[in-house]
Amino acid sequence: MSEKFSESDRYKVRDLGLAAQGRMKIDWAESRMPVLMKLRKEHSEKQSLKGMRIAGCLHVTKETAVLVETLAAAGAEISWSGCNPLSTNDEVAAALAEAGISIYAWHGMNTEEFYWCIDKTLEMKPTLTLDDGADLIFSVHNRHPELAGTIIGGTEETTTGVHRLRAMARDGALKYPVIAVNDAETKWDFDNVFGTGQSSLDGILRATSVLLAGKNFVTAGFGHCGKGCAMRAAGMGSNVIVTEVKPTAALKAILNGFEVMKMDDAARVGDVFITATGMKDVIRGRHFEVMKDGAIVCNTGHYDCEINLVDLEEMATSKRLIRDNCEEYTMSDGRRIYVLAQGRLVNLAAAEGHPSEVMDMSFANQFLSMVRLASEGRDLEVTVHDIPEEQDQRIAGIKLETIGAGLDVLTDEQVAYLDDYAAGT
Ligand code: 9W1
Repeated sequence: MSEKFSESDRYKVRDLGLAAQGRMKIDWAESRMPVLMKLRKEHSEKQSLKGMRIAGCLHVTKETAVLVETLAAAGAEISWSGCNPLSTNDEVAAALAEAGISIYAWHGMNTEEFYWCIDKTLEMKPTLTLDDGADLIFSVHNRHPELAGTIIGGTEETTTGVHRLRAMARDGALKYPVIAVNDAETKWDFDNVFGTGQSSLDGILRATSVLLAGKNFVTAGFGHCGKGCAMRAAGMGSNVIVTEVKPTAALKAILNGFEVMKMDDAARVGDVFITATGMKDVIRGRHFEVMKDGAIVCNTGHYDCEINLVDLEEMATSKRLIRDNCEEYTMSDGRRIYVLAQGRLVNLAAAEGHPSEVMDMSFANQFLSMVRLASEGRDLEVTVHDIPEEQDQRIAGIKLETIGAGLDVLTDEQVAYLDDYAAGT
């Protein structure tokens, strides 16, 4: 990779020449993110974030760009970096830099560069922080504690980040209030089921182009992500088999119309396997041993340890990359097993993550949390806060409106009936 960058005091990106391509991607995302666009219109009139300096550290994608430009339209000054070196889209980063946003992000940066970028975004002395993975909050607490005093509050996008911040709050180590965006119903419930479900199937199809109809599709794990994959595969005509360790989850899978069996048995009959468990070694040597010729194996769960590729490497006599993100392992008896994206998250590596329509609601939660912090953050207790129920309902309500779905409203009599204990049941 060439080490030439486009840079100034305000930004450092791969190549400003990519801006026009990036702008088209952002325009496309805008047309799929009606909730955020509606909030942009409302809050650019109100200038709800005027005087706020927001440092953000979150995947530099076309969807994130829509969030960034909505925050800017509401009057905030922004400085941004990417939270994952591999998720940064250089075209989008260039478009944001060209639009006057302060941004430090390029694809494939190393760890040292990652922290350099974070430190550059903190030079503005933010009043609000916006995180995906809490690296910004941790950087303030661990390396720049002097900045905490002027920070009103922050938000966190992910499960892992929220978990660590709650631990910090319990230990009394947290220095400013944080809103757990992840825990909003309009975030995790849609992200995991519909975002992961569709993008995982998308990744499988891009990497293989197999016909899913009539195939045995094995989903390991029936949590939200596994359920999303199972539902989408069933919709494509697959016969879905679920493997589980948790009785209630297994029962839900059965009552949703899926077959449940042990992985030892599923391994013998499966055509396509996807792991979505959060556990390691879900598919390992004993399973590869009995798989059919042509079996396809991939993961959308925990990084890259759900499929034990060390076992497969030991058993295989040869391997070759037969298509993008599709590796063919040949076993000593001639059977071929195909591993997608080297066992990493197939929805990110072989597809494009969650669709814009899903990110619309996650990022509407980010946006409204920033507005909430700007107006009442100074009065919030220094701990990890949930998204208010009204915000969830408001975001879902706007989404429904933009979809054009009619929503019934309870009559006064019906509302009274809810609380009526005199009438009996
Ligand atoms: N987030 N805009 C890869 C995404 C990596 C990624 C990651 C998303 C979005 C899960 C956030 C190669 C987008 C992101 C495109 C892409 C995530 C990790 C989004 C899905 C989560 C660790 N986590 N996400 N779009 N990479 O889709 O911001 O294509």
